[in-house]
Amino acid sequence: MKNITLSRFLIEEQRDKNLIPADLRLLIEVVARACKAISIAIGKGGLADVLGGAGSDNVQGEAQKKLDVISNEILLEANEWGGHLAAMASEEMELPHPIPNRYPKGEYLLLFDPLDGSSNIDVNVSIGTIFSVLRCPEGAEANEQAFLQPGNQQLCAGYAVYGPTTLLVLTLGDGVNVFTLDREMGSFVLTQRNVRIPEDTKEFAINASNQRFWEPPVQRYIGEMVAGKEGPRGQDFNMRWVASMVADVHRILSRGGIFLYPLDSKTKAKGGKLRLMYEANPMALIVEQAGGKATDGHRRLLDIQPTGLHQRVPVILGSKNEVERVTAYHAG
Ligand code: P6P
Repeated sequence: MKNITLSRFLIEEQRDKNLIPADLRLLIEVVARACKAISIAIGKGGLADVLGGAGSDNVQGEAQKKLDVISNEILLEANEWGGHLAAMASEEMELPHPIPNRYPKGEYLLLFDPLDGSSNIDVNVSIGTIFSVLRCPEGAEANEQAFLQPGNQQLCAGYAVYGPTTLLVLTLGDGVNVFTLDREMGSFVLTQRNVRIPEDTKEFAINASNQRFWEPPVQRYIGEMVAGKEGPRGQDFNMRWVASMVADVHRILSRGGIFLYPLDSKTKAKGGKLRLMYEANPMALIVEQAGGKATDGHRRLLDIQPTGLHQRVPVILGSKNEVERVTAYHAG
C-alpha cells in the first residue's frame, strides 16, 4: 500500500465518493492531530507530571485521572477555533461545550470520550480516545437536545488506540479504515483498508467477575462457551478482557470476537455501564461498517433514541453470528 496519509485519503475519498465536505475533513484532521498530542502526553508517563489522579470527579462521579483532564483540554482547544463545530460534548463535562463567541460556528456536533480505559493509565495498558460526529439540526440551538440523535445519524465515528503503536480507526459510513501514526513523519498513514470482522469467533470479552449479577441469557451464553468442547457449543473458546473498550474493540476488529458489557443487577438502575452517545454509538457504527453487529441485548444500538447526553446502555457487539446468538437468547 503506497504511503497514503490521512489527509490524502480524505481528499481522495471526497473526490471519488463526495463523502467528506471540507468542514468535515477539517474536523477529522483536527481530531487526528489532537489524538497525536494525546499520544505524546501519554507517552511521557512518569517522566512528566501526567500520571495519577487529578483530584477531581467527572460528571459520572468518577475520580478523574490527570490524563483524562489533559486529553479533554487538548480536544477542546484543538476544535473550538476552526469554525466547523456548533458545539462539543464530552464524558468529562456535564453540559455541551459551546464554541466561544470569538470564533465562527459550523454545522457539526462532536462528541468524545477523551481517554477511555483510564483505570489502565497508571499500569501502562492500552487506552484510547473515542469520537462521534453528528450534524446540528438546521436552525437548532446547539444545546443538549441537539445532541440527542440516534447513532444511525452519525456522519463519522472513530477511535484512537494508544498501544504499542498509535492507531486511528475511522468510518464515514463507507467501510472502516485504519491509520498508523508514523512518529518520524508525524502523520497517520493508511495501513488497513476496509477492515472486515469475521462472522464467527472463538473469543469473548466480558468482565467475568460480574458473573453472579448477569441475567439468564448472558449466564447461558457465557456458560456454554466456558463449557467448551464437552458443552452444547462443541468447541473450546478463549477469553480476553483489557478493561479498555477501545483495546477490546480493536482486537475484535482485527481478528473477530464478541464484547459484552450486559445489563446486570449491579448496573440495572443506571441502565448499564457504558455510555451510549460517545462510547456505544461510535463503536457500534464502526463494528457494523466492518460487517459486525451491535445490540443492547434486544435492540440495534444505532436505533436507540437517546434521552440524555450521558445515558448508559448495555453493549453486546462484534462477530455477527455470535451477537445474533446472544441477542436471540435474550428474545427467547
Ligand atoms: P470494568 C473503562 O472504564 C470502560 O468505560 C470501558 O473502556 C471498559 O470496557 C469498561 O469500562 C471496563 O469496565 O467494570 O471491567 O472496569
